[in-house]
Amino acid sequence: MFWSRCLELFLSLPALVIVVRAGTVTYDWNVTWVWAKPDGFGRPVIGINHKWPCPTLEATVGDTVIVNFLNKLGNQTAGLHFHGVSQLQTPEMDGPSGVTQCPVPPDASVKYQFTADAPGTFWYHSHNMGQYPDGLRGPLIVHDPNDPYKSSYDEEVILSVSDCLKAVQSMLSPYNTRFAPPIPDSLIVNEGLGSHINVTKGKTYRIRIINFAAFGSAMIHFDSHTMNIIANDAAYVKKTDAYQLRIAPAQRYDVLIAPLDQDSGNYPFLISLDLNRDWTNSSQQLKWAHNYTGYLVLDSSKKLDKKDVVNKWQPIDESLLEPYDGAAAYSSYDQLIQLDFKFCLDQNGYPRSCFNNITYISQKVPTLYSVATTGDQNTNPVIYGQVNPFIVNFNQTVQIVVNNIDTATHPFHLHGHHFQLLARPSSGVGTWPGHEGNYVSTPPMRDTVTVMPNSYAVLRFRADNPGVWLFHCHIEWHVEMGLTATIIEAPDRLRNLTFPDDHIDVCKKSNTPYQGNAAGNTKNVTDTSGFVTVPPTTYSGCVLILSSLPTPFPFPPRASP
Ligand SMILES: *[C@@H]1O[C@H](CO)[C@@H](O)[C@H](O)[C@H]1NC(C)=O
Ligand SMILES: *[C@@H]1O[C@H](CO)[C@@H](O)[C@H](O)[C@H]1NC(C)=O
Ligand SMILES: *[C@@H]1O[C@H](CO)[C@@H](O)[C@H](O)[C@H]1NC(C)=O
Ligand SMILES: *[C@@H]1O[C@H](CO)[C@@H](O)[C@H](O)[C@H]1NC(C)=O
Ligand SMILES: *[C@@H]1O[C@H](CO)[C@@H](O)[C@H](O)[C@H]1NC(C)=O
Ligand SMILES: *[C@@H]1O[C@H](CO)[C@@H](O)[C@H](O)[C@H]1NC(C)=O
Ligand SMILES: *[C@@H]1O[C@H](CO)[C@@H](O)[C@H](O)[C@H]1NC(C)=O
Ligand SMILES: *[C@@H]1O[C@H](CO)[C@@H](O)[C@H](O)[C@H]1NC(C)=O
Ligand SMILES: *[C@@H]1O[C@H](CO)[C@@H](O)[C@H](O)[C@H]1NC(C)=O
Ligand SMILES: [Cu+2]
Repeated sequence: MFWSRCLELFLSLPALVIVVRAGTVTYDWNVTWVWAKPDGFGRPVIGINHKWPCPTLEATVGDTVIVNFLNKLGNQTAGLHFHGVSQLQTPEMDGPSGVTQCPVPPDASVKYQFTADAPGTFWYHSHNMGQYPDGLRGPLIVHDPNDPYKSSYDEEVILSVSDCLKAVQSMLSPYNTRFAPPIPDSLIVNEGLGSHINVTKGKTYRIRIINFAAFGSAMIHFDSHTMNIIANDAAYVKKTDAYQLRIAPAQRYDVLIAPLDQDSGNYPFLISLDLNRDWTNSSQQLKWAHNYTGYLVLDSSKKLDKKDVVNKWQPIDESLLEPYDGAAAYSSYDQLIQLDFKFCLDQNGYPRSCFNNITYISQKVPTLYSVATTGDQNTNPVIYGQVNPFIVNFNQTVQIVVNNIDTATHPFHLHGHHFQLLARPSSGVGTWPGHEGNYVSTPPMRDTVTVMPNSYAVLRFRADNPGVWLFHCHIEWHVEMGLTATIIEAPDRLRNLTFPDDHIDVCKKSNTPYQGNAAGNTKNVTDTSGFVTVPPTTYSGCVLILSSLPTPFPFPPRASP
């Protein structure tokens, strides 16, 4: 059967990797519209080489990865970001439009080339407009010959979760005074191919769980089985048992599962879509409207009829995982970046997301291009416009404090680094007290953290990667609403940075300036005339757009600011 053949391909065969020469993997990817039915409802999605789901990008640690990316969409710009990849020494390959490159117009191409310098479970996705919810996303697996858990498992499978939704424009409306996000219509697993995992008694499986969602988190539980977590966000952790796991948009967990051999039944597992409400708060009486049941299939001749029932979702606390190598927390920091997140309104009454009362507005010149072309002035945040720029010096230890002054959870992601997660207290504790607390001594390293409602997180990283790295909520609608800050790391070391010709050509083709300050002023870079100061009021991602808010409205109301 067609779907099960696809499923088999998706789950067990290595994707087609063209090995050009030892140490280089090359992918020729034409980005195209494809008709698909991710949740049974047919729609155009963005695929690769006329296929959707998008393929798995695979490499081995140390490999050079080349993606020859050609935009064949015809009617939209495109781009690709490699989520979690450090891009050390290749900051121009990170991929977000308006940040490290110009959007790639139809019929234009760019070559992405970078080193897969760390092993683990990553993913790639468009970082251009709100485009990845339309389908342009896939797993990125970097295999590790020195995997410390190698002897602990026999086979590996990918389990991706996502949501699917059809109403985005409604969010950017002055009538949306409650900052209502578009609510997903469905939960999709392995891009709609389903996920019955064929297993054999006596074997152990490494399941690479990835959340591709635009909005929803996922709660996961395997009937009668414990998940042994071995990695979070492509960083090994000390093996930790979990009965339930919560995975926020953009996060990854690698877990080991050894199917029980007590009887010959097939074991169900349950995934519930979490709309980022406070699951720890029992007075909220949450309903779980979108469930998915998959199976560990030990015997395919037996029925798949058991249901996995969870009485209460109580997932493991992600802040309590420990790094595999036991690395200690940085003992202090050189620079503090405090980001108070709240919903806010812009000058025209449109709902936005703000850090420190300022919403991110994409500028004309990609920020990294401004860094590379403004000489000594590139350490002056004024030249970058309203991108919430923060300049950090080379090798400083940076502490980011995010205060989540909202009633929902939000997953915050940092490009270019794994950060140490020093603290991520429970909901309702309020904002960071303004002084250091008792942080964990061996914090987990990751690239995306769930920050609890009315609470905060404390993160640290070493600024050893010159470049321009976004820090943003990974709920795609909140990115569209401006929930982004820009870390401009060691700009003094990027004054001679050059860009490949094809990247510059992409700017030329779309008449996008690529030199000077945010507005492309090159003579006087502190001249802010031409900066973009009004955020866009239309939204161009997600192909099916409705004009009204979803009803019923299943989200706790927010007060207007
Ligand atoms: C699982 O096994 C069944 C029966 O052998 C087969 O039809 C199906 O394609 C397999 N599925 C996967 C995902 O390998
Ligand atoms: C991509 O499109 C170009 C131009 O249409 C074509 O020459 C090339 O063969 C395509 N590549 C793949 C991998 O389909
Ligand atoms: C682009 O084309 C796709 C596929 O035909 C269509 O669904 C989509 O609405 C178009 N988008 C724009 C912005 O025109
Ligand atoms: C989804 O699963 C949860 C946990 O078992 C359960 O509470 C909820 O009722 C289920 N929802 C539906 C629509 O079946
Ligand atoms: C944001 O605005 C509020 C209300 O006007 C004010 O109290 C607060 O100090 C501002 N915060 C920052 C970081 O500017
Ligand atoms: C960065 O700072 C650390 C700690 O101060 C120091 O040990 C290291 O040598 C520095 N690295 C470089 C490249 O300057
Ligand atoms: C739990 O939810 C209730 C009802 O929404 C709210 O009043 C209360 O403040 C919440 N508790 C915490 C600790 O956030
Ligand atoms: C940039 O290049 C010039 C000329 O080669 C050199 O003198 C200078 O040190 C370089 N600057 C940086 C920051 O690498
Ligand atoms: C550059 O522009 C700024 C802001 O408009 C202005 O204050 C400054 O005088 C200008 N500098 C020069 C050299 O023209
Ligand atoms: Cu958010």
